[in-house]
Amino acid sequence: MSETVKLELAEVKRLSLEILTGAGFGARHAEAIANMIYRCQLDDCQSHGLFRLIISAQTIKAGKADGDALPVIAPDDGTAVTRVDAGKGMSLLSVEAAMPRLIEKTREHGVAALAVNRCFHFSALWPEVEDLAAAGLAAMAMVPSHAWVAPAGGSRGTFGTNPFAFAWPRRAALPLVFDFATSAFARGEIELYKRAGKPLPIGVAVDRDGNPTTDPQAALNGAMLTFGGHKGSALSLMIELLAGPMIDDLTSMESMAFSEGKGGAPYHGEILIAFDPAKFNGGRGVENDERAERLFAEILDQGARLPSQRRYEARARNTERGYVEISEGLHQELIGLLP
Ligand code: NDP
Ligand code: PYC
Repeated sequence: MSETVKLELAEVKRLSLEILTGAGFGARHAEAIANMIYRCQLDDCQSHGLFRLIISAQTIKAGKADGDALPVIAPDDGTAVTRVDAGKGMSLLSVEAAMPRLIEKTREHGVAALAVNRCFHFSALWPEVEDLAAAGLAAMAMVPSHAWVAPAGGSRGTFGTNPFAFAWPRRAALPLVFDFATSAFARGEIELYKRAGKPLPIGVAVDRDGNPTTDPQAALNGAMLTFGGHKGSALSLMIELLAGPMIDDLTSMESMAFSEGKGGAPYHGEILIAFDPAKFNGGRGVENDERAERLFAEILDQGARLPSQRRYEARARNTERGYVEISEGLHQELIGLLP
């Protein structure tokens, strides 16, 4: 077990802002990225918390991202679709800027979508769908990434790690949320295994020659695998299509080609889709919500847990004690990124 360091919550924010502004992000992007990193670290999402400051800094260094780009929301065309052009900035400021329009459009139409175009993207999706659920909406979010993942039956990186997130609003509890890569492991998770010197489980990746591997570096050099064989592969393909060609943006293969091996976060689009239950539930919101709660109770009654339960427990624990824990190695690396 590697040594860990305790970081006070205010220090998580301060360290993030200092590294991000030092790397070249303008104040608004730095704030949006630091907020996302804070939320992930508070929930003990190690693969997409403070660890992601490294790739954020690399993204500016690679020379293709604009650390000051301001989101441009397309004029309202009266439909349920909102588009926002990130202008080669990180995605988060654009999502933040367009979220009020997405909520308003969802309440108006019952279903609405937000397409974010031309963004660099490094982050977890759950905070975005959790925010939509906090506004009383059910929501989904999807993004491609880089072509690291082989389709079922194939051996070459074609799909991204393509996360899919879903949130369901609850009256008397925090929203039910899940958010997972459609690859067996997120790339960030493999990177953490490599740093910790731990072997991967079998079924996560194949090496350059297409042989199963448990070596994280061989996995990073070879091809990752989808979860659930052909089922995860089909979901990953769907995400490529909905968050790529459908919204006039890049697939994971195209994003990888765009990066020219220079490193940093993938560059592509993102789609969020939101539903207003009040427009679907026939005026029986309370009864239908109770039915959803009975489903959750049945899951818990069997000793199983709900997705997001671990995160919410971590959030409560870390908020109460006022600090988070990260590995000593990561802490040293972050100190090295300070200007
Ligand atoms: P995990 O495997 O850690 O978790 C997947 C989901 O399943 C979580 O919602 C988790 O809830 C839930 N879960 C886990 N175990 C159980 C269980 N036993 N019972 C019920 N639910 C469970 O996710 P990944 O490693 O695949 O992804 C981590 C993050 O990486 C995601 O937030 C994702 O958005 C991000 N990512 C981002 C990418 C990008 O391109 N931007 C690409 C790939 C991943 P809980 O959180 O409570 O444990
Ligand atoms: O962990 O797979 C990943 C990932 C890709 C882009 C951001 N995170």
